[in-house]
Amino acid sequence: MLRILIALAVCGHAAAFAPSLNPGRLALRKSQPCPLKPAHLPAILSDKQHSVPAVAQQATKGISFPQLDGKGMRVGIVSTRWNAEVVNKLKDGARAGLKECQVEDSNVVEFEVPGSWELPLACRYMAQTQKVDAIIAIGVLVKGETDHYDMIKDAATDALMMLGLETGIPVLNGILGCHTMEQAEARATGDNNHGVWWGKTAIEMATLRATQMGKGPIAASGVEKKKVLF
Ligand code: DLZ
Repeated sequence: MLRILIALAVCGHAAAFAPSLNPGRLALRKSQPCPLKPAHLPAILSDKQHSVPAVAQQATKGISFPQLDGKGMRVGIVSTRWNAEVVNKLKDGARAGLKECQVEDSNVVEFEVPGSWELPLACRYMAQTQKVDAIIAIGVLVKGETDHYDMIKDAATDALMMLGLETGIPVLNGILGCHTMEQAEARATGDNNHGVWWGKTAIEMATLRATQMGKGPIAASGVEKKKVLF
C-alpha cells in the first residue's frame, strides 16, 4: 500500500514539472484567460477583436492557430523571381492565409526582388516606408553544385531574424531551403502550402505585438501607404 502511495505521489510530481507527460495541463480550457488577451488594449483595438477563444482553434495540417482577426492590419509580402513558379504558389498561400484572418486585399503590400539574397534589404525598405504590421519574406533556394546555396540561405535567414528583432515588426522566414525542386513543390501545394501558415503566423505575431507593445493595426490608424515606383 505504501509503495502504491509513493508511486502515485511521484507520478503527480513528475506530471507537474513535465507538461509533455501531461498534455492536458497545456490545453486551454474555456474559462482560462487567453494568452493573447491583453491586460490593457490600445484604444484602437477592441477587447472582442483580440481575444482568442480557446474553443475556436483552426486546425490545419502542420499547425493549429487560434481564431485571428487581422481587420485593419497591413501586411507586406516580399517575394523573389528566382523559382517563380513555386514562389507564386507560396505567395497565393500567404494571401489566402491572410484572407482567412480578414485582412483586406487592399491592405496587402507587395514587393518583388530578384533572389533570396535581396529579401532582407527589401523587407527593411518595406518596414521603413510602408508602415506594416508584419512582413512575409518568400523565396525558394534549391541546392546546386556550389556553396552558393549555403551562403545565401544562412545569411538571408539570419538577416531576416535580425530585422525582426531590431524593428520589432514580425518578419516571417518564408525561405524554403530545399535539395530538390520537388521538395519545394510539395511544400507549396494543397494543404501543405506553407504560405498559408505564414499568412496566419503574420497575423498572430502582429496581434501579439499590438497587445503587448500597443503598436498597430497600421491600416486602421490612417497611415498612408507609399507609392511603389516600379
Ligand atoms: C544566384 C542564385 C542561385 C544560384 N540560386 C538561387 C535560388 O535557388 N533561389 C534564389 O532565391 N536565388 C538564387 N540566386 C540568386 C541570389 O539570391 C541573388 O539574387 C544573387 O546572388 C544576386 O545578389
